[in-house]
Amino acid sequence: MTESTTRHGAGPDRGTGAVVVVAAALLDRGRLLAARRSAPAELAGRWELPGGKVEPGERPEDALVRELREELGVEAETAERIPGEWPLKPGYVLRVWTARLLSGEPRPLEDHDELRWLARDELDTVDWLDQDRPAVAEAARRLPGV
Ligand code: 523
Repeated sequence: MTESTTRHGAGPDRGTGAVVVVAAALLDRGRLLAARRSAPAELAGRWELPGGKVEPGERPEDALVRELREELGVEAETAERIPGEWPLKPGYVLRVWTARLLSGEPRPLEDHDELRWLARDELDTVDWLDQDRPAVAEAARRLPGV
């Protein structure tokens, strides 16, 4: 463990040293928000749950609220952690929360070039990043049924 993780306790996860990437299953009016990445080249065009890296000293839930504000221009609140943790590139792990919109309509301000609100029976109409699929499946269970 580095000195900085000892002092701040966030950024790299205390237990594993991995950088935590947080993402939101943003649920509104019975639909889930999907965001199409515009970068980097190897991920561009694939769809994800919006989010980003937790900064040193930041609570994961606060990081997620910040990322949704920066990337989508909305105010949101986290609701429930979706159980589990999914490996990304080496040294990075993904954790996901459901979230609710408090104000604003999401716009692709940063990192995305398209957004779509998907109902439960539309979730497989976009090409999700592989690592996001388990959390998307879990979030689907919170949407009105088919
Ligand atoms: N993922 C990922 N799924 C997912 C997110 C939000 C991120 O697989 N739902 C991956 C993509 C990147 C890494 O996590 O490899 C970091 O995500 P990124 O680039 O969205 O994080 P930022 O916005 O914090 O990154 P910077 O633009 O570099 O600050």
